[in-house]
Amino acid sequence: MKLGFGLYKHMLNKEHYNFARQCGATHVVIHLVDYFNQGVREAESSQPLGGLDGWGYAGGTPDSDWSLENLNVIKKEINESGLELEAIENFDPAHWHDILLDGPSKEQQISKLKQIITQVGQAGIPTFGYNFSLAGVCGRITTDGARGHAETVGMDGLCAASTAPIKNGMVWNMVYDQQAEEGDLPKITHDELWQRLTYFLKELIPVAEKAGVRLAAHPDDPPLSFMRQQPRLVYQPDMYQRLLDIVHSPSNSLEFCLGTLAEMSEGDIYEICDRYTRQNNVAYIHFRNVRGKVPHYQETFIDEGDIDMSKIITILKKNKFDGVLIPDHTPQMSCKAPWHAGMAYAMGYMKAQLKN
Ligand SMILES: [Mn+2]
Repeated sequence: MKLGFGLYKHMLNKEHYNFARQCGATHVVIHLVDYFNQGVREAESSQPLGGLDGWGYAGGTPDSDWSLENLNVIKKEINESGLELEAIENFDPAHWHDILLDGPSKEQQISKLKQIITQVGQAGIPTFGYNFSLAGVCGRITTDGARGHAETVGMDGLCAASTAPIKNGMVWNMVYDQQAEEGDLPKITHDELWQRLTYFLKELIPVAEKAGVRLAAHPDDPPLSFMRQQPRLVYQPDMYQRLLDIVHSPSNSLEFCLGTLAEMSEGDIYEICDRYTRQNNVAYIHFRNVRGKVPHYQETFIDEGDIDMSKIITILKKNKFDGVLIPDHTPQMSCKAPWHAGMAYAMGYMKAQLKN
């Protein structure tokens, strides 16, 4: 098993590569999507809540940043800092809004995703994480409920940010069309959403296989059957199996988020972890902890939630899991660098766990 670190787009620089290395990481998972383009930048190093107007405008990352040339440059800088580039996390809604929404540009956009995945393979990046979701991460509140009154996120029942409809021109917490007609996204069924995913996987998995890339699915966070009046895809542990059964391939894999899985109302987190790692479906792991289940839960420090993380490590070792673990996110610690302190704390804990 390998210790990794997740870095957002504005953190792709020497300072943060060194910080990751100092925390003991050997691998990094990076984001290229500029989630807060023209939005509120203060949320950048904290966790965005996903208000009704979204985080920012899609497409803020220029296409040239997704080019093979630029991927090679980023990888080289990361390698020069003593790290390996394990994965890119998330497509830009600008590149796939009509795949999520079954819109008129669907075929053009799937070609674009095929090109991106091919280039990711050419750059020698083994994994691409995605979250096939209309509402995205939303409906959460901030509290001081982690240990020592640390600021954290969670749900305390449903609120407007979880039940209000999604406006036209928006998907996945971002605005992709500023000129969209007034009104809300039409309502669809769970089956329609699964049909959209089926199209995406059947088109993209063969390309990913050829490119030597594993596509890795994140579950819905928070895992409820509907959010913002739209159905969600993977909100119970068994739904991961339904996704895997659409196309059987090593390239159809999971971005296994322990926190989100533990928030689900069904299932036993240890059995779930055992099952999917035994089947070799897990590309990499979001190694974080929570207390409670939807719609009443909160994210916690890694050693204070409901999950016994050392028990998870024992299961991963038993199944010879050889992938990357990243902390995903943590509560903010009370100091001048709340994000850095929270991440460093989780990393130290994880490094010690991996040594045992
Ligand atoms: Mn996650």
